Formats: sequence, C-alpha cells, structure tokens
Amino acid sequence: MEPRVGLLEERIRAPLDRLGLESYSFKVGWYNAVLPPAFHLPYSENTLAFVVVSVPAMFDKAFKPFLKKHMLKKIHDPIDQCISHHLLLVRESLADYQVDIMYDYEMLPNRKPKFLAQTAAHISGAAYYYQRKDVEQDPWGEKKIFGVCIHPRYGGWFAIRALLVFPDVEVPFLLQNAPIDCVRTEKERIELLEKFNFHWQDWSYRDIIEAKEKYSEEQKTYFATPPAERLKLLNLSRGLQRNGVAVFPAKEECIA
Ligand code: B12
Repeated sequence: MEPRVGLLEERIRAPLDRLGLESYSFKVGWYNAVLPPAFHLPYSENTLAFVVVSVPAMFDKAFKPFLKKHMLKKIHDPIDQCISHHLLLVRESLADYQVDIMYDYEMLPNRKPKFLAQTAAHISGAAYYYQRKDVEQDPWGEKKIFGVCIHPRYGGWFAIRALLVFPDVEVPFLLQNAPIDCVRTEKERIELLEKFNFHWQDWSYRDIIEAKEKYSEEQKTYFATPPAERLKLLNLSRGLQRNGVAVFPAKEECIA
C-alpha cells in the first residue's frame, strides 16, 4: 500500500470502527471493469474510493447514542440520518481532501442506484457477492434471482451503506484483496439464493455461515417493524424524540 493511502485509510477506519462501521478501499477502475457503462462511476480508473458497511455493533455504538443526542428529521429514515451524520463528520475531519459521498438508497434521475452496493462490496474484498452465475446447475428456470453478499465474519448480518470517493487521489498501485469465498459448495449457494429470494423475511439467509455476531433481538425488532411505525417504537421504548416529531415515510424495503 502506498504510504499516503495507508494514512488516509487510517483516518477513515479509526473513527468508523468505533461506530460499528467498516471501510474497505478500492480503485474505481476495479468497480467499473465488471459493470456496463450505464452503471459506471464517473471518475478516472485510478481514483481512490471506500465502501462503508455497518455490522451488528452499529446499532448500539452509533444508532442508540445518535438518537439520544439528535433530533430526527421527519422525512428521513433514522438509521440513514445516523450514518450520514457520521460520514459527514469524517468528511469534515478530512478537510484537506475533496470527498464525494454516495448512499445505498440514492438514485440517479434515470432511477438507477447511484452505485451498486454489492458489486462494490465484492471488488473491495468486503464481502463475496453470490450471484446466480456462481451456481452451475441452476434450478430456477425463468425466475428472476437476486444475488446476495456474505461477509466472512458476520454472514448476512450487515448492510452496505455508502461510498466515499476521493476524486483527487489517484492510487495506481493499490493492491486488490479478493473477497473471502465462505459459501463454497453448490448446495450451500443454492440454499443461500433460495433463502435470500424467497424467504428473506425469516432472516435465515443471514445464517448461511456461522456469524461471529448477529443483530440483537432489539435490533431485529427495530428492522422488522414497518418503517412508518419505527419512530413510534423508538418513542415508546426509549422516551426519546419527545418534541413532536411524527412519522417519517418509508424508503422502499427498509430492512437492512
Ligand atoms: C433495488 C433494490 C432492491 C429491489 C430489487 C433487487 C435487485 N437486486 O435488483 C427490491 C425491492 C426487490 C429489493 C429487495 C431486497 N433487498 Co435490495 N436493494 C436494492 C438496491 C437499492 C439496488 C439494487 C439494484 O438495483 N441492482 C441492479 C442490478 C442490475 O444489479 P445486479 O443484479 O447486482 O447486477 C449487476 C452485477 O451482476 C454486475 N456484475 C456483472 N458481472 C459481475 C461480476 C462480478 C465479480 C461482480 C462483483 C459484479 C458483476 O453487473 C450487473 C449490472 O449490469 C440495493 C442497494 C444498492 N444501492 O445497490 C439494495 C440491496 C441489494 N438490497 C438488500 C436487501 C437486504 C434486500 C432485501 C432483503 C430487503 C431488505 N432491504 O431487507 C430484499 C431481498 C430481495 C428479495 N427477495 O426481494 C441489500 C443486500 C445486502 C447483501 N447482503 O447483499 C442491499 C445491498 C442494500 C444494503 N444497503 O445493504 N432490493
């Protein structure tokens, strides 16, 4: 790793780690190489970027303290507000750099996601992206099958939250880490894709490997509650956000 990138990486990793957020560096060129032009990130191929993922500890280390200190804005999902708050602080701490931030839920005017979170997780080495084409004897016929990332330590108990892009930092010599292939057999891959596509509400795809840590019951209850009712849940269970903040609209499919 180039020394300058190592230092920069540390300035990002250290504050995020404490919050249950992991960051993985990559070159934009690695991401663009596996995608058609319609999904390319509009930066040169040696541009430095990081993908940020939340792990189970985020709920206690970042989200609950955030709720105690900050008044929620009614129109945004509280977890998204928390992640955005902390990434903006990281950006402030890096005032010597330009940093572009993109969130997993942001769409372009053509309604395509600003970035494909699972592809970014795979090419940065954060989590292996299992897709239909990773199965040889495909049993699904005409059905549409969505792919899923599995983290080597947290299985499916994590979410891909954001990209940080450094448009002015070129890293031609950055070394690529391959993601850990932790769902190795054909049988397990079929089981994983079946569970993710047809039974995702029962959480079972997340346990396809043994996870070092999972979402707590409290965190599961929070994510299992329809987005429009989550604020009520927070009010009732914590006595927080007293000053008249009402419901916030859901983003589509909001379990992370
Ligand atoms: C739109 C969306 C949905 C839509 C459509 C799903 C889809 N995959 O298209 C709907 C509403 C159905 C949905 C549902 C769910 N979603 Co969703 N969704 C998204 C979102 C916002 C965009 C996905 C997208 O549009 N992809 C476009 C398609 C075309 O991409 P693709 O299939 O990956 O195809 C590309 C790759 O194959 C790539 N490619 C080609 N060759 C190669 C080779 C390699 C090596 C690689 C790496 C890539 C690659 O090229 C293709 C494009 O041309 C992402 C967040 C994000 N910003 O990415 C979350 C996301 C995929 N969803 C997620 C989840 C968890 C879910 C749900 C479980 C609900 C939930 N949120 O709890 C369900 C499960 C699916 C189901 N059973 O219905 C997670 C997945 C986490 C993980 N571990 O993988 C994500 C990443 C959100 C997050 N913040 O973590 N989702």
